[in-house]
Amino acid sequence: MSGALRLDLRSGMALKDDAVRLLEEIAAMLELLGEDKFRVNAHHRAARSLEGFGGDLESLVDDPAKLKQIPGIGQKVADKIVELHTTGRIREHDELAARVPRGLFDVLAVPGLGPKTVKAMWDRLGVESIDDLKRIIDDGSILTLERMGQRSVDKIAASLEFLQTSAERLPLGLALPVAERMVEHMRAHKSVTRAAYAGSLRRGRDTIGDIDILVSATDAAAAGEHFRSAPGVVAVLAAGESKSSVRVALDADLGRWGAEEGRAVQVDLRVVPEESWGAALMYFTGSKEHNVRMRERALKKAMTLNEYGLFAQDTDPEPPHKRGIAPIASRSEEEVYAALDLPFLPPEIREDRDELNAGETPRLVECADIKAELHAHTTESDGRLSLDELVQAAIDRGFHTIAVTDHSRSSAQAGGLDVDRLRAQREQIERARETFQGRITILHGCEVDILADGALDFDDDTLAWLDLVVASPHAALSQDAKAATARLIKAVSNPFVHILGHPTGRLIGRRKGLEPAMDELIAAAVEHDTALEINAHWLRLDLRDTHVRAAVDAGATIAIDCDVHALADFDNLRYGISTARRGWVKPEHCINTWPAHKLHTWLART
Ligand code: DGT
Ligand code: CA
Ligand code: CA
Ligand code: ZN
Repeated sequence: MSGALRLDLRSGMALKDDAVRLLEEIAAMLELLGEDKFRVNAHHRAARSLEGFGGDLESLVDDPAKLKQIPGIGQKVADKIVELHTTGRIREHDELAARVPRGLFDVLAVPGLGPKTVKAMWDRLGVESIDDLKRIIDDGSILTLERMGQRSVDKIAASLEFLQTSAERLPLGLALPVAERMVEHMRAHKSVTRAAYAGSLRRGRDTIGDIDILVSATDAAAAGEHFRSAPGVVAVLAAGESKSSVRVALDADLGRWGAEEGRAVQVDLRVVPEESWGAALMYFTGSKEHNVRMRERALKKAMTLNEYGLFAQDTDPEPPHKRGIAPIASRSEEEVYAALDLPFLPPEIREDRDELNAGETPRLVECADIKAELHAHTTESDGRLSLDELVQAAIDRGFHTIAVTDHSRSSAQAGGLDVDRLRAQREQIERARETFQGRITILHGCEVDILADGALDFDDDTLAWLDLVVASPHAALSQDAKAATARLIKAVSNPFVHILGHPTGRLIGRRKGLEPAMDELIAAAVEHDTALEINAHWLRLDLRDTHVRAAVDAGATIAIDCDVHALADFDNLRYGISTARRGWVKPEHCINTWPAHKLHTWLART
């Protein structure tokens, strides 16, 4: 990954995180190489102790004597931390890494596999990668290892599968642009009369298994051919009359987060008859669970529903569309819902979460409703936009309010501001207010770190002096659920906090983040009238959809923010909106949609 995002994510505890990881790796490599147990344990212990260390490592590193006061850190490890800080690496780590195949770390990361077992696999069976591990499972040679029975092997196989399926699901923000380009490509073909994406993507899920494209065409074969020769197609997996599957490489532009480079996504095409477009779109949008409920409902009304339409039920085993029977409804989704006495249900809520009882089409929040960005960084911390550029960008989007919320001091890697710099920033804000007078309201806020124990990075006087406070967790994101719950409840209970930013700190497909007791956190947020953020970055989407729904049901207030670090981040809004809609957020639930006076009154309540 590169750029602003990395800085944001690394903020604060980067040295500690790096040190913990490298020390753990040294311990693992020593063990894999069969080195002295004492050295292995010393590194393990140091890593674990460092992980739990709540202080500011950066400030200790100039004085190794102080480092050694952290329990479990001896002279040698202290030297390594200093070496890491000054040179960015640990020589011993480099030397060991030259002797241990990198792929063994992937093997070690499989839940249930410890260094001892992995060492045996490496020594006896030549395992150096996940592929090798699969091989020894498939050919049964894994069973020749000591203490390795069929039950353990089954467990390892299950873990492997979980890792791979969760890694293979693509973040929404990488899949959607591919799908949009594919739809454009299909529309450009002369025989195509309709084209749309369906599936989980249309439902706005945070991750996508594969992309489903639906078209109707006067010449299905030609449309399929056109699909399979789309730009970016790297493999054709299936080529049928009305059904094709390909793999499409992710655009290098999208791969600006380096790790995504070289990835591809499966895209399925279905060519459907124009007259059954609505029924087909509904069917292939899913979810499967929603479809099941819809079919049940049809059956209760003596009808059958399939991808060709809604038909009157009869006893003929041959499907009705094959017998030339005209459907009751099929042309549009609206028609099909109406024929089943249902209002149109937006794709985002078709998840069998009681949507069939909605009564009417819920008026869910839309991009156009958003009138304020309340979480944005400037060059003062880790943003790329100057204050004036940020304000202009917000004006260009038609917003009535922009909040400047640079990081606080604990996010040292992100250039977090201490109290003095924060106070000095007010002058800049005042100048910008003059420059942009009458065009937008500029709020002076801050994204204040929630420390591991729930304390905030600034005292109450400082927080009270600000127009808006976003409190967010950035470090200690692997603490246990109980500690996380207490930590976040403490933050939302602070009367000066307006918004809890990216509440769990999860990174989709990369980091689980905090797992607080959501009902308790939501209850505290409601009690203290603190808004819960849906961070719109497609790697975050935090809160996630199910938690948003729980929050809305409990009467919580929601903020949808782009956490702007660069101009393009404003465009992530649609991902945040998808997540909000999946949580049944209506405009009135979301402070970013409120008229200026209502929002400003709410912010000024303390
Ligand atoms: P994904 O791709 O894993 O993110 O999730 P979806 O929902 O896109 O699932 P996918 O691609 O397997 O299928 C697309 C839609 O097609 C799905 O949402 C509902 C429909 N569909 C596919 N297979 C079945 C099925 O066996 N039964 C029913 N009722 N619907 C299906
Ligand atoms: Ca799909
Ligand atoms: Ca599919
Ligand atoms: Zn931020």
